[in-house]
Parts: sequence; structure tokens; C-alpha cells
Amino acid sequence: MTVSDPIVESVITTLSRSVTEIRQGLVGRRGSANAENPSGETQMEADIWADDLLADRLSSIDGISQYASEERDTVLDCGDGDGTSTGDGYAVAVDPLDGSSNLKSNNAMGTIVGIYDAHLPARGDELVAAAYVLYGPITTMVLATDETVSEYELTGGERRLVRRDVTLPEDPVVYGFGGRVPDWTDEFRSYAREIEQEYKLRYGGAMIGDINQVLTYGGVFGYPGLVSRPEGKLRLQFEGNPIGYIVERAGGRSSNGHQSLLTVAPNADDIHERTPVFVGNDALIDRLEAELADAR
Ligand code: AHM
Ligand code: MG
Repeated sequence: MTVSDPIVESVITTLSRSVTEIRQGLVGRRGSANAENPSGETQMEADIWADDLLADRLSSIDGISQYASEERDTVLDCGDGDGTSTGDGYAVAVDPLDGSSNLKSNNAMGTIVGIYDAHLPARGDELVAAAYVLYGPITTMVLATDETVSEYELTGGERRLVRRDVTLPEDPVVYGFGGRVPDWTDEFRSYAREIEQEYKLRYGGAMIGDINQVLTYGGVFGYPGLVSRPEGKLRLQFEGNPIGYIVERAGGRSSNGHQSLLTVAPNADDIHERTPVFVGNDALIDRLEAELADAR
């Protein structure tokens, strides 16, 4: 199934073709690079390598004007003009290897791409499409556009549609929350206590694996604001917005605890801005917002 927007289609085709190489390149790059990303986290060799590969491939697509990633300080200008609303193309924001600390223990990881019809940093409702690749036992991709959400299997650079019109199951089954319990706020802890009585824990240390559980079985994923870091861990441009967009297009909700992630005005001076992230079935996000609102 091809996407009607030709620029989005090019990005998705390029991404699909790059993942075989990314998978192969992980071998031998499981060690630390002795460097930090702009968020102050230790980079793996694979983080830097995957970022360079995707920057090279995605920035050379016709109609892509900016490339930004979790692993580089500044936004790369690709300066490509076309018929988008900004008049100079779409911007891509990438988390090249989400959950790369899982490389050491050989567990699931992902790649996230948001395609914005706006200059970065941008609001999530400026996304025209978002996709993630899940490096699990098999490699899959979930792609959301304004039209639909689809799941593909990726092999040999090709994508094969396996699930059309992906929607969150109505009856939630799973939950997963990041951070350490003592570092949660009282309000979030009381919400989490209720949720863990009702649903099954699924937390794998790579958001993409956990999000795929929520899209498959229904439920809620959250990385909350912490007492020691109220802004949480995940980044708005590279993680919160694209995942919020995918889950909302699949019929669920996203939130920073108080409002949809897609309506959050970004800090114009900080492409690496962090945010609490919550996504899942409507009712579970409504409950969360109600609990956090009581604390205000
Ligand atoms: P990364 O993109 O640098 O790998 O960090 C994001 C990851 C998410 O995939 C995951 O949900 C979270 O960090 C896990 O953090 P923690 O180890 O604190 O549970
Ligand atoms: Mg990440």
C-alpha cells in the first residue's frame, strides 16, 4: 500500500530500505561510544552510526528541508523547496535507535520518524505522518498518516502490509510506566497503583516495544514527570509527538498529563525539550488527567 503524499512515501520507502542495513550494523556496535547526546545520555556506537546513516538518506530526499535527531545538537538544513505549506518542504525528526540501552541485553528497540509540515521544533498537530520500526524477532513498521494507521513487515528492504486500519482494542489489557517508583509523584503513584490492579505489566525499556503492546492489546504506556525531573525523560519532537500522533490516529489519546501532546507549543529554543508522555485508550488517559488535575 503506497501513501498518497509522494514526499511521505519517499521517506517511508527510504526508511524501509535502510532498516536491513541498520539491523546488520548493530552487530559489533553494542558498546558505549564514550560520548553523550544533547540530552546528556551516554551514546552507544550504534546510536551515532544509525543517526549518520539516516541523516544521509533522509536529508537527500526531494522535499525534505530539515533533519533533526535525538543524537545531534542542531537541526540539519537540507534546503529543499517544494509545494508544502511552509513552501520549503517537510521536516523529519528522528530517534534513530529508541531504547538503544537494550542492545547490551539484546532486547527490542525501535526507530521513530516524525514528518512535520513545519519548521522544527513544531507542534505535534503539524505532523503529516509518523512511523516507527520495531526491531523485534521480526522487523515491523507502524505508519500513521491522516488517512489511516497500518502495520507492515519489513524484509529485504521491502514492506508488506500485515494490518490495515490499526485501532486500539476497546478493552485494555496492558500497562507500562517508566522511571523509579520512589521518583514518581504521589498523584502519579496513586494512578499507577489503581492501574496495576487491573492490567498486566508490559515494560521493556524501549518505548517502541511497549507502544506496540498497547496498539496490539490496548492499554496505557507512560513515562511520567519525576520528582527529580518534572519534565520526564522522553523528548517532545522525537518521541512524544510522533508516538502521540500514531496513537491518536489509531483511536486512542495522548497526553502530557494535562493536554494532548499534539497541542503542546514547543520551546522554540530547545529541539531536545523533554515532556511527560502518556498514550493509550481514551478512558485510561482521561483517568490519568483527572488524577493529576486534582493535584493542581
Ligand atoms: P533513548 O531514546 O535514549 O533510548 O531513551 C528512551 C527510552 C525509551 O525507549 C524508554 O521508554 C525509556 O527510555 C526507558 O527508560 P528507563 O530505562 O528509565 O526505564
Ligand atoms: Mg528515544
